[in-house]
Amino acid sequence: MMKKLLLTGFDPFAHYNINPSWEAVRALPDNIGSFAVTRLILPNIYETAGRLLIEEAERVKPDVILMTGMDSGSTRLHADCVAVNLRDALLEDNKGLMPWGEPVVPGAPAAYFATIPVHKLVTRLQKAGCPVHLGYCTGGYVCNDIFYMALHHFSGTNVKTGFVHVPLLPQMVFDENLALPLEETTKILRQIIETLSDLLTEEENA
Ligand code: PCA
Repeated sequence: MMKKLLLTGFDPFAHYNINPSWEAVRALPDNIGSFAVTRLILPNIYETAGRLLIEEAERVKPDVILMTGMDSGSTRLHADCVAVNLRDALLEDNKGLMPWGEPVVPGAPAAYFATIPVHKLVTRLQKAGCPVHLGYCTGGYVCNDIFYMALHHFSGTNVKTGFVHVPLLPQMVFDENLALPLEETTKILRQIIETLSDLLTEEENA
């Protein structure tokens, strides 16, 4: 049976004029595995991005929400397993906000785990030779913000929520060894989504 996937990427921020997360999302087809894909680009702004994501999710009613963002500190794709209730900016967001030591949602739990089967996903991808790793920390910036807001909002529902961080593109770095070409990132992101589709279908039929 077809499922709905809401797939998001971010607009550029800081001194960059491109964000590989949105470029990869944009390059993917409309149907992947059992998913019909709805795409959404989000602004790198605390609170606003999460609010726009939740509004679109309420409209689309997806089975799965997969968010993506870029991580300048890695040459690999990471499937993140946890979001924390913390806003800690090391640089301004696209509105000039720079929160420090503030909660995403006051009084809410300290953290939420991803609700897609992230451990099974990484194990299966690695067995297939696909270089995807588990991410244990999404930081305190806007990626963590939307991940936490989505997990909090859809907590206790059937909506499965996950986050994938992607590396920078070669043209964004001085040393090309610290980046991954867009074709590679897009191919691996597609494999992640196909494998997720397989895992969810298997879970349904179990
Ligand atoms: N990466 C940032 C926010 C937007 C993006 O692409 C992050 O990792 O928080």
